Amino acid sequence: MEKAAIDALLKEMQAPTRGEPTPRVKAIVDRIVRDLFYVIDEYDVEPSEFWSAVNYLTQAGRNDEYGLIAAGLGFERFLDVRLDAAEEAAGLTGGTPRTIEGPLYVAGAPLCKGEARLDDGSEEGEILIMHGQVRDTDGRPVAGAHVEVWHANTRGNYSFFDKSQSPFNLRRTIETDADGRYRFRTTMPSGYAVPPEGSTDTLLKQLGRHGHRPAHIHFFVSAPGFRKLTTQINIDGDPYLHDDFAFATRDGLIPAVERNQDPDAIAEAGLNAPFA
Ligand code: MBD
Ligand code: FE
Repeated sequence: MEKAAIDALLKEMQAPTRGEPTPRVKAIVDRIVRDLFYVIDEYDVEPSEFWSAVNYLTQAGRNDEYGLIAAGLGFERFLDVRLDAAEEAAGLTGGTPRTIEGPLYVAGAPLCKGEARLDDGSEEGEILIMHGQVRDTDGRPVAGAHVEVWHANTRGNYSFFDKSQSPFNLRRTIETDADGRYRFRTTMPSGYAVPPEGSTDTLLKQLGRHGHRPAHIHFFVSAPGFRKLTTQINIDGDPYLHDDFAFATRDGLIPAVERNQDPDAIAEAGLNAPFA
């Protein structure tokens, strides 16, 4: 069809009306519908293909996989790129890079002061100890900041989404001490993979892609008067480190991992209590 004919049809379909539209919603929906009309036309989409797409979306919703699909198609990464660009333009540079939140955060994790143990002790795994300091962009420590941490277990699964784990396993909020410092002990996570044969997996396969992420740990860092940072670290050496289906690996977010066989080092680091 001629684009002009499609546009004329869309114009006809502006009526009938009822009341005042919400301008932003209307503008965006009109644009999406127009672009999809063009796609249907250009690719000669058959009615059966169209309805199979509708059914796919229905099932993806039932499976709670829209967040995963958004990550996999690069939408989350794109939103970050735009935030980075806006901050750059406003002269707000420096600090730890942001990267995507992902769809697996759960609010309400236990609040701990200064330090925490994240794992509930139910899994054998490599013990991981991480510590750091929250600083403002001038390098001054921020006391009382909230460092929210969440990550997967050794099988790459997250508590709440994986019902076999205890609630808030591998999820804590740590309040930085007077020097802006935090530290935690946990179990080394494995990389995440989208649910096999699920909606995201089905789509990615048809795109010739996999649904793996490297092992990683998520963070929100917030404090009154500061912008909130959403970020992650990736575990160096993971085969998917630079082949992440969600495009979240960034320079500056791959800290060196120091392997230590000495049990005294763990004892010295403290954090041996089952629940800190
Ligand atoms: C994850 O664990 C994740 O962090 C993202 C971004 C997408 C899917 C699973
Ligand atoms: Fe994740």
